[in-house]
Amino acid sequence: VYAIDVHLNQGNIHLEPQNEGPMPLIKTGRNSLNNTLYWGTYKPHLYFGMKTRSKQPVNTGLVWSTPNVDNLFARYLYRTQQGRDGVVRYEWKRHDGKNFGEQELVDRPGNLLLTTSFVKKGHSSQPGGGDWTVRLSGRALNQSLTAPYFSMMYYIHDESITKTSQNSLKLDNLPPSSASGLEGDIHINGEHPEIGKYTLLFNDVSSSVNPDAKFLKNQPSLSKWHFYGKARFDDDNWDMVPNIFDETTKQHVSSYYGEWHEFAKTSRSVPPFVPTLPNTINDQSNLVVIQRVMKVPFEVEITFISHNSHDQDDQNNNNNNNQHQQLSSSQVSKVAKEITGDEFDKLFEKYDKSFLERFDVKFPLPKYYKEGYKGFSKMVLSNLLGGFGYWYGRTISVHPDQPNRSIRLAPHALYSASPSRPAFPRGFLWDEGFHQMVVSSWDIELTIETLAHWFNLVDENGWIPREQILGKEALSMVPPEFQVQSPRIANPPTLLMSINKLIDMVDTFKKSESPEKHKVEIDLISSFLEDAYPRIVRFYSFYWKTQPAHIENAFRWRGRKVNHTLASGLDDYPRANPPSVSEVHVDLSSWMAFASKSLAKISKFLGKDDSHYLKSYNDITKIIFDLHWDNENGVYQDILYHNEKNSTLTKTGGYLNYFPLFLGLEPAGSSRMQSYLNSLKDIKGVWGRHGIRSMSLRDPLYGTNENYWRGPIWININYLIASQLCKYSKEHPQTQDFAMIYFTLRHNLVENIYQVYKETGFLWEQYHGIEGNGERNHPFTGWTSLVLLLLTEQY
Ligand code: 6A9
Repeated sequence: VYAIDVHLNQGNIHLEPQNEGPMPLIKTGRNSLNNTLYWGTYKPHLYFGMKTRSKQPVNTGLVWSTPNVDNLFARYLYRTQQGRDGVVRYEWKRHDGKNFGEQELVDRPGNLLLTTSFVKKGHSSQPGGGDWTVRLSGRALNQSLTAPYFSMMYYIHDESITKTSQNSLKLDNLPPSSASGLEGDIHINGEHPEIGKYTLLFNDVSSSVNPDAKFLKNQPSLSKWHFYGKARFDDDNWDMVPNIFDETTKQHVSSYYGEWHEFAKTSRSVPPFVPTLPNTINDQSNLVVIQRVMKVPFEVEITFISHNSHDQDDQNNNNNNNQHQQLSSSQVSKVAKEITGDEFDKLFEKYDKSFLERFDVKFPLPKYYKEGYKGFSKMVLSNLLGGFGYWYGRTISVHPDQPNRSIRLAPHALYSASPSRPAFPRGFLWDEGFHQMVVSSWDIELTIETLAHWFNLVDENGWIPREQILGKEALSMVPPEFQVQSPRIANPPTLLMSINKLIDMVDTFKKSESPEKHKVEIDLISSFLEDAYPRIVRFYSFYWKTQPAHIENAFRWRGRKVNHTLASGLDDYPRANPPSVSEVHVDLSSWMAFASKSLAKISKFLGKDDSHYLKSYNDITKIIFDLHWDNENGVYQDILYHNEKNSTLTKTGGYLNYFPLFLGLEPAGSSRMQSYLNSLKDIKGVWGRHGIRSMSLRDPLYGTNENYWRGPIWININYLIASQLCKYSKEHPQTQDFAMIYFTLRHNLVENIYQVYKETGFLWEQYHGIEGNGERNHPFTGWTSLVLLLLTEQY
């Protein structure tokens, strides 16, 4: 198999970089987005954290346990999972991608309903991203069970502090003897090259949330703050959190076991000992954790103040180089009041109001949907936006000439959405094109910022690694066999879909009553495309260079294995067996026809020559129509092309058959269309009650092997089918099948995804081909969020 792979991968690929002209980086951070987006929930795999978009970020995040209801204090929660830790539900109720968010988590064994909300302030105008406050509030899930204590640990880890740097994190007003903890407000001060001086502030909570007297009798220090500061510069330990617990807390916890045993001898109740941090801080600390044990109902606020955002005294000081701004501790407390308590509420309400108003404009639900759908829709958008991350690091790549060696590429930054917070919290190339279809309906600034980052990943050959595993933290979540990307392996060019959509938006703006109202958007899109064009062209040329088939104007995925074509995105969907260099893949050829049409559209939009791309479109589609059509089944197939007189179809029943349809290549009035549509609505074929399934029930391989793309319903593909049928139905109202299939398919998808959400609380990676139940990873708010565009019929 390996020999075949190597052979197949080599094919007739030439990877010497060709001199195709300069390819400057695309500008990121247009419209002050570097400020607006500086802080965010950019580690989607965490239950909650705030991090900066920097090479050496400031990270802050939550770790909690519920010691009095959880035996042995063993659960420290911070990393999203899929139920194994007892957090049976978690979702963003609101998240606008820029200003604020509110997330709800259900920790069932902890009997805790936890809400994590945040607001940002002053961020659009401030380099360094202004200020923010996080509010954590909790109550008992079930009032009749033991009310939980919430042992909150909130950390700050500043990666700009290195072994040689002078600065470190400092706790303000540290009394000489703090062994039993601290009282009042807590201030942690630091300094970061992009922010200047800053303070992370914990608001005093003692009046409301301390454990009760009985509890405090055993452990009086629980009514105080506990802390732990550490200098941790070991590059290999990217994940500070287990680190804290492994090295310190666990030792500390074990020191309780003696007392625990003593206690257990005399009492039958759960031992009321809570492990607390050791109240020590290192001079060189780049990591500080603050702990507080609170009884429900509690509310605690943690505020980040960027000193530069606040002019100390004064107007006459405005030529002051902001790097030197420093507030006194009482000034910090004062400005913190402007973003905590009632002021937090006011700010939250303001953002929430504009979120809701904007939502109704951007995603207007048809009237016949009941209230539940509205909440559902907002949840969908919020979780897509709450799944954005920011990564920095080097892709591990196969050495271009020595397939057995790997190299690390130059470091890159990526700002992107991600498919699934617990399972795939990183960027995936073809997923992102789908994500941005939804995001662009919400906020084109976010889409342009994301696309700018993705196209900046394009290398000399036009290659973008399919999976973006940037930085040690991301790498640690991927098994070694999946870590290495190959410069010969492609993935569908869906990013072009979202670019087409931006161009369509400009057309709509220009045709609207008052185009001048949209000047900012039109300019933004135009200048971005102007900038991105050389990289888009290079990206397109990559497929021509590296994925040609044995026949001109046709294509073959590289990197095939017997049962896998990961490049195609349809991983285990069956192909020719054994793999062969004679294959011509109908999905890739269809993507390339689509890409050619897209390049023509972009070129035309920018006033450049599009004829070359239009010709390619015609050449590629001609081959698809002539050689890939399976007359017996009325669908398209892969082929094995031996020579002009001899090519054979590789027959399967499933998604592969429909690429020319759902990429809009098949002319609506073609002689093939009727049999094509008949096959699509065959209830023993791919047509299921809950969506189009990836393989036909008639195919002997249905449901076999991994059954990943061999039966289940995938929402990205269903979105493509629905959107194309909708377009066809408008252009050809006389063909009733278009409208009928569109209408029914859309209904089936929306109802099922909604019902499964009601039942399980999640969007899922895929849905069962017959029963419709959610399957595999969840929450999966990547391309399954396309349900929002189905609901609002935006194609
Ligand atoms: C495995 C396992 C903790 C598979 O949504 C991302 C991709 C899609 O692009 C692709 O079409 N998913 C689909 O077939 C998930 C891919 C995950 C691969 C990495 C590492 C780590 O488990």
